Amino acid sequence: MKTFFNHLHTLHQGKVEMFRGEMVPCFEVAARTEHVLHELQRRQLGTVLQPQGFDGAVLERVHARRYLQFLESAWGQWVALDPANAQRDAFPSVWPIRTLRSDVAPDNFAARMGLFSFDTGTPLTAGTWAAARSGAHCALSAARAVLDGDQAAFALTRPPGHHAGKDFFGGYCFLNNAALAAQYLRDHGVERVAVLDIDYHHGNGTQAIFYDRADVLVASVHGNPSTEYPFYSGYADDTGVGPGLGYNLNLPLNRGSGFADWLGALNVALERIAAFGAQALVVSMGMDTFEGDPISGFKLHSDDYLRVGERLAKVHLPTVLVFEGGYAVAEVGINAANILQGLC
Ligand code: SP5
Ligand code: ZN
Repeated sequence: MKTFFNHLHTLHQGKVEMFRGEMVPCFEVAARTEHVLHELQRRQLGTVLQPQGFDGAVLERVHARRYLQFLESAWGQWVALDPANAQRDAFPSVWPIRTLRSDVAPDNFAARMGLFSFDTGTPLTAGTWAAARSGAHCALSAARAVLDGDQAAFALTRPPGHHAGKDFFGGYCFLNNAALAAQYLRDHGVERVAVLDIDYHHGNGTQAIFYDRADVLVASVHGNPSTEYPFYSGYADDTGVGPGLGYNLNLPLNRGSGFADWLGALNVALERIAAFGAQALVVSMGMDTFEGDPISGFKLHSDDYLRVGERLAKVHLPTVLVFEGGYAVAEVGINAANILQGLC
């Protein structure tokens, strides 16, 4: 299996994120993808490639132009406020919540940060745009490989993507790599695409991007948002809207759930994907369902990920896998490689 590795991922290295009123070291660190890469190479699980280049317009198939322009220029604006900002990650501090206007884009930088984001956990750094864009190209390259006949391809990238919406960042995510891959498949002749999201956290960005559409089914197994991030999305009654009604399936599980319950939910998701008649599958491959994950609450063991890969193989669909969360840094390589090995 081809792995498209984001060789620019180290350009994005947040220092801190806000947690309970304190700035704490980031969980989403560069070592995560390095561990996965190392484990794939150790097991000789396929070829590691750099992403192809893509025209800028391909990002606009999912993201708003004004949001992309903001991301590209944000670091320069942040440092222009104060040269000392070059040493600090940029964070939002004010948001256009209900009754405030989100249709205008103020000139003020802090106001724009808030307009285009939804949490204080997602530092924007000097290299964020370059890293995120290269990561999107990894996902698009994996989609291209599948269109060209590969049974599966893996985008090994960070920052992750599934919390990013059409015009907002959050949850460590800036560009929605899985959504870009799914849209790319649609734009190149695949009529029905399914996105399966198995990250611990609900992929609110992916859900929102495809919420009113019947051509891309989004199915997700994740922590119950009543207690788990991102809290405001991922409920069982988020089922889609307009023509998309019935084409969004959320399978929330309570914190503390183990593999038996999780696999039961995965089977429900895959049955829905089969009934939909998907012609290709995009997997948001979060590894934060692991029992040792420092910010999550499921109890999957390393061996369980072999079974996950074997189950995905039985779907018999061309599959693009996109790396998402997973913060147990020492084990994330083993766990991710187990899925790919099970799939092969
Ligand atoms: C892609 C992805 O997995 N994003 C997850 C974003 C989660 N952000 C909120 C993190 C809350 C941190 N809680 C720390 C608990 C420490 N005991
Ligand atoms: Zn996650």
